[in-house]
Amino acid sequence: MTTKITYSIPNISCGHCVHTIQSELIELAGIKSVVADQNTKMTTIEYEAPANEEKIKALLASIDYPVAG
Ligand SMILES: [Cu+2]
Repeated sequence: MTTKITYSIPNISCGHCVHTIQSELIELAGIKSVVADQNTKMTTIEYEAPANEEKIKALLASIDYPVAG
């Protein structure tokens, strides 16, 4: 089962941020796709087990792109 989720990540400010988020997240087991947008600061992720929201949010926080809220 694939889950699709969209997060607001306020620290996204340029194409480098987009690249960093996409390249780091795709390395996490279970991540199927990552699309980050520097204009909306939204990132849409498709994932399945063993990935989960807790792991995704922890990874994003560890690279200084914490999820809003
Ligand atoms: Cu940037």
